[in-house]
Amino acid sequence: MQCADERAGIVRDLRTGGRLRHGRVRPDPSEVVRLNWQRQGMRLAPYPGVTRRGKALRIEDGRTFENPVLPGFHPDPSVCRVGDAFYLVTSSFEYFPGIPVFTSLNLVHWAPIGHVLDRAGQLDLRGARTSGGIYAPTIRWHGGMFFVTATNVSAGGHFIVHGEDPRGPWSDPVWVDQDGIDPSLFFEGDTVYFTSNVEADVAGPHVTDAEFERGIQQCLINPITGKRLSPTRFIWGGTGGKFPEAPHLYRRGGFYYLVIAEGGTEYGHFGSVARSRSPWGPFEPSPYNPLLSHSGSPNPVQAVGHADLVELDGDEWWLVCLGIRPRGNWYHHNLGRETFLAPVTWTSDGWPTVRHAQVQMREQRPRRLPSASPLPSPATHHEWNTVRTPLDPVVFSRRPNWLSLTGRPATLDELHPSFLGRRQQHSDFSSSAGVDFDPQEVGDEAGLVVRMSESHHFEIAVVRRGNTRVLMTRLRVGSIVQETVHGSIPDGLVTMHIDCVDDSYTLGAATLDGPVRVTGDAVLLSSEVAGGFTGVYIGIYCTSQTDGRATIAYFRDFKYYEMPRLPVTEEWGLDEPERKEV
Ligand code: 6LW
Repeated sequence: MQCADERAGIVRDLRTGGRLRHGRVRPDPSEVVRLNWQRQGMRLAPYPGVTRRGKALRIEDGRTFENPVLPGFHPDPSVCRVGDAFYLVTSSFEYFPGIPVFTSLNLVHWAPIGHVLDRAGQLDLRGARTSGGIYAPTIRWHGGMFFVTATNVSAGGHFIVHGEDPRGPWSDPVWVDQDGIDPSLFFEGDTVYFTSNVEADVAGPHVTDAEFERGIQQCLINPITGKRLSPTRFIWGGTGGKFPEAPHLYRRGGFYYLVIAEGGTEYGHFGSVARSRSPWGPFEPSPYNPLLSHSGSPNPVQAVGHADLVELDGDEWWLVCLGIRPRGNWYHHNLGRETFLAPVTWTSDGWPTVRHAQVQMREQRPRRLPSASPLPSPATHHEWNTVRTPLDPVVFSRRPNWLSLTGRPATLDELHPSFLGRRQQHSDFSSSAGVDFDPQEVGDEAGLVVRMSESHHFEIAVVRRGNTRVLMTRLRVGSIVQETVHGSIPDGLVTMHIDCVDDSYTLGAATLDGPVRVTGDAVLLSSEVAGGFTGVYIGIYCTSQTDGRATIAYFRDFKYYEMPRLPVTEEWGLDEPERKEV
């Protein structure tokens, strides 16, 4: 009953779009292009767990939930609680806008409400390498203000932004003079601790110098100005795993707890914890470590780590962390690192633990939740990203009910293509869009793309060969490119689709010579093949080599759906034909 009431509450509040309790609602910043896709005739699947109308999508029995709570590329989650609501941010790397923000009343269903870095002036990703840009944010709330700290590894290093409303606007960044990655903030009265790892440079001394202290460092900080208020001190080296990182400091009772990640973000990833009577240490490692580790286990979730804890009422604690769901005999995953939720239990001698140090696919729901207050409306569609550079602000204004992309000379192999995409959040999905494009020259192309990175992407596009518009497909896997020109296509709108079923992407459209279907193995776009920290996107793009003249592609009716799997029929049982007595 409690769950039904709670869900009804979410439905009601998402429909009415209640105001946030914390902070004022402000107009959008001028540089932001808000993508109201419904108004533009574009449709898409909402974030799993929350329908557009706020209805819970998953079949739940009211007591359990399914992980991941944020499927698809949502790594390095950080969470904070403000009264009745929870707020969560994740890494965004080279995608713009940066650092998506989600809110939830139950830690299970998360609604996207905006981005922290949604103005070009806040986020410079020009020239950022693949999987460069924004690493590992932390979100905290203190004294009526939200703070987010993160690192732009491609320009500027650590920064802090603040804002009264998590939907924005957030302040311009202030920069922090401390090396490393994974900054975190811990507020205690007027004192603010700024904690990060040491020296992230892969060629830096932490790799080359055996004596170099790898681990976690900390200083005091003014979070509004970014000025360090104390020297930076090394505080803990972890338990011996490589890359001690992702520190977060908490207080419970008379102890300060330092939770970190170790082992690298791949299959050896794990979490550990230490405590001290002082925020400066010395830190004593937990006798129950690791806090989290799936290394070598048959758990369908792997590579868990990078946890952030949050306290509910009645000393009930939970953590969010990242993990992956590898597929196949030879592990691969395309959805990137996802956000998982797990209960934290305190031992009688005061250590946080996770049952068997493992995140389960199905878990009991949080019990002691704050009483529900309105959630903000998820009406605008925050799922969409460009690569590195903001979207041209006129995308919606050229033709009513269409979205237009102006072709850039940069191809999908390059850093600044004209691209707009959303995350692949399901292993099996179907996506499609109508494309109206009149390519002028060889090099002009517009269509749909499934993109892992500059070097790994599959696309289907309208191109010109001689006097005719033809369909082209291209599978790019590292240095191997398979480009095929198919039949010519009729004038006007071309509907294209990209689907993924059973680890195979299919690119398709109709030509005058019949339907085209080209498949590419999903493993070829996986993190294990492509490398990097992100996950696959599905998007639209337009390339134009035409010098000095804008070539514009028009798109409508973009759709993305999870592909429902047909029920598997067992070898015997219900579907066995009934034996008739003759
Ligand atoms: C992040 C680090 C990590 O900064 O991966 O898994 C890095 N952990 O903490 C990039 O997401």
